[in-house]
Amino acid sequence: MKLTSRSFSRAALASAFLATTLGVSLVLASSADGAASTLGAAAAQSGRYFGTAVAAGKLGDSTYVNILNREFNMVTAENEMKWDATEPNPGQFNYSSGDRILNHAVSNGKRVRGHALLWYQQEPGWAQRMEGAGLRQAMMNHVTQVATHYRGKIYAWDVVNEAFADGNSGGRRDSNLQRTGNDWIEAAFRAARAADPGAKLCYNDYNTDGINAKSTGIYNMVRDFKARGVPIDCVGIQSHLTNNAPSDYQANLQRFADLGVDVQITELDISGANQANAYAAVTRACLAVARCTGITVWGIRDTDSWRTGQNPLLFDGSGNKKAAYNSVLAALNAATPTTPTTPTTPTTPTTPTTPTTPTTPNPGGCTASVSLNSWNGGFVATVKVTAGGTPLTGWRVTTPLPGGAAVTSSWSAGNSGTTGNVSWSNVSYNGNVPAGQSTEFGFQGTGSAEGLTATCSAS
Ligand code: G2I
Repeated sequence: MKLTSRSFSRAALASAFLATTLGVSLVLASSADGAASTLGAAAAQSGRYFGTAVAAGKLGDSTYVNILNREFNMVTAENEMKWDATEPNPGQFNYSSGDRILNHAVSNGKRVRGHALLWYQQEPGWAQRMEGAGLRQAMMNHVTQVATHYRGKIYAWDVVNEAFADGNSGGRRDSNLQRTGNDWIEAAFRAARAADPGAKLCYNDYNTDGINAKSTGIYNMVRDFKARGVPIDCVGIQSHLTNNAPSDYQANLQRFADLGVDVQITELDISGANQANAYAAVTRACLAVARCTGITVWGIRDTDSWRTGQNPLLFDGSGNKKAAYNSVLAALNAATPTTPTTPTTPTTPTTPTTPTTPTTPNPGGCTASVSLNSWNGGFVATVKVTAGGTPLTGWRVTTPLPGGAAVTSSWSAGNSGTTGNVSWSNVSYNGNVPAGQSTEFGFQGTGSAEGLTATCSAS
């Protein structure tokens, strides 16, 4: 049978989709000499991805979409999965634009980086006006809800974005998020892992391209997280560059990789006269680091860039390939790249150990109520814990499961046991509940939990 170009592209798309589903990378575009002719296919030769930031509002622009579909195999929502977009009012979620981008990516065989669960910028106005325990609860709820909505669909989440200060301090940036307590970053990573155990969880920042005080502050945090078992899988080096990457760019990627995390170049754009060389140098640096798993540029055409007038991207305003494009493609094709190490399946969160010291009972106590969403053979239980007349500093809930029911996953609480008299205790970020206020945790299970009750005690 003679394949028309349309039926070929449909067949190619179908097999690309199948290959993606199976986790196999497929090189669709390659020339007679074996060199790949698109960024995504060239990166896939070494098991890496090449991605771009995408704006939902441009998905009707055919020049934009043609380049997107042809060149890239990873997509980041430029703004649509941020807090102000996804939770415009407290507890009221809107995923319409984020879903448009995700659906476009998935239906074209591309994967998605999630960006970003918590960032001090682009907080919705209501969160900007919050502080302290109330904000902490809102932050964790946000992480849980958004990561749950996209569960199983995201390759890697930027769980926390830009939390470190510029300059020489090497410390955290002040923000209302930071003022909720220094442990906010690890609390966010734990909540994200519980909500989507399959996504890689990244810390993402800028001005971290070389070895400097800021990147070293982050390096120390990642080392500490790895030592204490805080679930972190990757570090995003944004790479908004001018003229050149720093000379120790590759060494910086490597030192993070040596901590046992993946590194990803997450928002690459480069202005200046040396653009094509600098793009090639960044590409070669990633290829030389086994755990550098991919590169994302922050937009498609120069006119799509947030850096107005600086022309820092790979395509000009008309969608033509620039010299920088050719140098990246050549670098991807030229290298004998180090194959990235097989991605490790993120470990499921460990059950917090039960405290051995006797706890002082809180006279104010607490109550718990369950709301159950059941289907034939399974259920999701959401448990609301409400403090009595005095604030809680910790809580414990028991949920006697009927015979045949078993917990398979949970979020925002640690459990002891998965069948029968399962007991739950708060995690680090939701033990403090002001008098009369509530926090929620949840779990998923198999079997029937019809009639489930929950009993709360302060700890
Ligand atoms: O600032 C560059 C990037 C730095 N790292 C984190 C990224 O998330 C960040 O992306 C940019 C987007 O490219 C811009 O498109 O983040 C900006 C917000 O800080 C985005 O700009 C905003 C404008 O400030 C808003 O006025 C506009 O409503 O984009 C919004 C949506 O178009």
